[in-house]
Amino acid sequence: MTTLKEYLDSAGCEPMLSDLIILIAAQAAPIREAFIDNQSYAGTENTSGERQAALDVWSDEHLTKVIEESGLVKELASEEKSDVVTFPGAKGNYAVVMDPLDGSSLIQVNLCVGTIIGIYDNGKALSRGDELRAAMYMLYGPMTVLTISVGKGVYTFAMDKSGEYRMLEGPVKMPEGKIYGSGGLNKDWTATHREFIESIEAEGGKLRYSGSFVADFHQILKYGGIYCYPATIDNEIGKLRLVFEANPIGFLAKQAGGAISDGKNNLLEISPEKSNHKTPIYVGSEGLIKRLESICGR
Ligand code: AHM
Ligand code: MG
Repeated sequence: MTTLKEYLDSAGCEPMLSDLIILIAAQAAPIREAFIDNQSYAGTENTSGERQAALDVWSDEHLTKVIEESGLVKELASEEKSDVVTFPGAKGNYAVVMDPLDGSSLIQVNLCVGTIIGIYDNGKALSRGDELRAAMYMLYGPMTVLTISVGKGVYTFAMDKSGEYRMLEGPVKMPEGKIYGSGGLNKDWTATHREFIESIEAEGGKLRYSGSFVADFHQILKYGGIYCYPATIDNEIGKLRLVFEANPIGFLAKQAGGAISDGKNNLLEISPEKSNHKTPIYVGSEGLIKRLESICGR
């Protein structure tokens, strides 16, 4: 089976990018190891005012150290940091954006969570999603799975017991499908969001929502459908973040033939105003995103 390194070489990645991707992907092993000693909450809050799990903090510190020591990265933006961090001595011109542990509320119940990563080659962490050079996530499920795009389609890999990633599937094409999930309390949904969800339910849509964006997206990548964290009547900016969550996942969705939107705009075309810029998110099959935008645009 094709290894991650063999795939990156065949996809024409420059050696420094390939090294950075392989280095970050390899951190899935120590992060997985750290679950057992980091099951509690840390007693602190992140910049979005959310409780930090001990594993959020551990993964953030671990990845930051590895990324800084690589000497390849000039800027780093993380969901767990208030500002972009700069590494002035770096020889490479990459910028990394990351959600070190997405789906943190599921750590203590042993459900699937993951690490989301975006890589820019312009040295600027606060860039548009369509400027990403590469995006990937590592999923800590029954297998450790890496889903990656370097702008040439989407490929999935599983880590074997020696720590080598071996290709599972690719190029992955997201089908039109009927799986849907939505964050936000039902009582707070807007009329347009409700109309959209009801249109999917009327066609026999199946509800799948776990509390882990990255895991829910992985299912939609395979079967088709839509993940939503909408604007609600009491919160028009939604919960999730453009830089670390929407953009890397949106890049992967687009590369698989899907799309990402806030209901009106392609999120990949929005310039982030700040590191923890929040946005409503709809990501999934292209036909459902078109339907959503036609409902919201009326
Ligand atoms: P996190 O990055 O701190 O884990 O927060 C993001 C998570 C998403 O993974 C998930 O889809 C959403 O928050 C769940 O929120 P809610 O519990 O409000 O449905
Ligand atoms: Mg997250």
